[in-house]
Amino acid sequence: MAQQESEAAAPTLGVGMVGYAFMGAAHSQGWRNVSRVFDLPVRPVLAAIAGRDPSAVQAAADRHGWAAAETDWRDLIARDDVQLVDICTPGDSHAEIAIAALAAGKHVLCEKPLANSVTEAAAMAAAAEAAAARGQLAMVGFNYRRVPAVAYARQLIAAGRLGALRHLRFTYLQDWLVDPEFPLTWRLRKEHAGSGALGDLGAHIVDLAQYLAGERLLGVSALAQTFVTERPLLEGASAGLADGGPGDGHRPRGRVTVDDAALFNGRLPSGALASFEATRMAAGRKNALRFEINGELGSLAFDLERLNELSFHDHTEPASSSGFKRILVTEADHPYLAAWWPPGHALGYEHTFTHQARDLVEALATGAPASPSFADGLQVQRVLSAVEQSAAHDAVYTPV
Ligand code: SOE
Repeated sequence: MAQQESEAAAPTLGVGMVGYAFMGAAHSQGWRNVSRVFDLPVRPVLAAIAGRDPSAVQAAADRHGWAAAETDWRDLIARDDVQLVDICTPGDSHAEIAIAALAAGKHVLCEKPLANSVTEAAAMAAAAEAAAARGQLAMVGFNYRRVPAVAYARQLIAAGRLGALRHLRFTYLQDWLVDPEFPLTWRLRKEHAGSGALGDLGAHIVDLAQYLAGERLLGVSALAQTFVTERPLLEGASAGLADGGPGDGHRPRGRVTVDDAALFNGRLPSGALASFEATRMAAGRKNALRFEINGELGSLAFDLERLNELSFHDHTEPASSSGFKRILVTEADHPYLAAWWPPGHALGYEHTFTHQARDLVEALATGAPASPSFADGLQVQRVLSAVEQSAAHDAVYTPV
């Protein structure tokens, strides 16, 4: 952290971001707003952003409020005014950038999934562990932990309100790949994305299930499917989800090399059973990350498309009057919310990135370990890899 005199008196943290598409825009918003909403011991400053295309990265810098633009991430890492590197690129570059940034003495925030393989993720976790001994922090961007209703669900479970957990049921459903003419963006190519719905969406729900339960999956059994195996090749670079526009049916096609959907089950050390479904082919579902957790004393249910609400059933109440009740998670004593608006004035998707920036800065200032750490990201990567191995065997028993 640079001890600089500023109008806000707090010391500053120079942030450098690599990547400026969807996630870059979302993270930029978090960094820009965080010290305006939360009282922080350290004030993040948007020092520089990096991307390969000079005019596009300059436009992103201007739009999102970054003081400078670089066309090589190595130059970004080398800057004296950058103390933290935020990696918002496709998964194939995470390991190289993160390891270089940690070696250069920078703190790192890296988008999920941590990497495209267990080998890469393990190298990143080892670099993070060595860097932690030098006082550096490395965090993975599992932003849905920072939805107030999700953080509140964690508090309820940790306080024992559900008792022993029995079932964890997680789905993450989107529909932006239903159209077979949707182009072959980087998210559909294994060499760039590592996997499909599994790494993109499954990584979030694996992390959330383990975070909420406070324990890690012992093993999984899985099925995966690619429904549309060829898609129109992109014209030009791919940035957002739909860049390149739909094909016209005549564009040359390329092979989709990742899953469209993944389905898996697992067991937790406590004996609880967990089920997961990740797909980008669920027509009508835009961003439906949903969970229901059933315990011996009660249940919780959540839907990201209604993210200010948490449903809670307290099974210790008389059966005649018990049932799921809808808690509007907008009270000042709910996680993160004291800093925001009066009760009932709801938050959205973007605020998870402000909360992520806040938690990271707090950890830096207090010396608390990063959470989720690169070690946590590695463990999620191991689960994703186990899912892929199980799905490759397609071990489905035929009814006889
Ligand atoms: C696209 O499926 C995507 O942007 C994911 O990559 C994000 O991680 C998720 O939060 C929203 O959907």
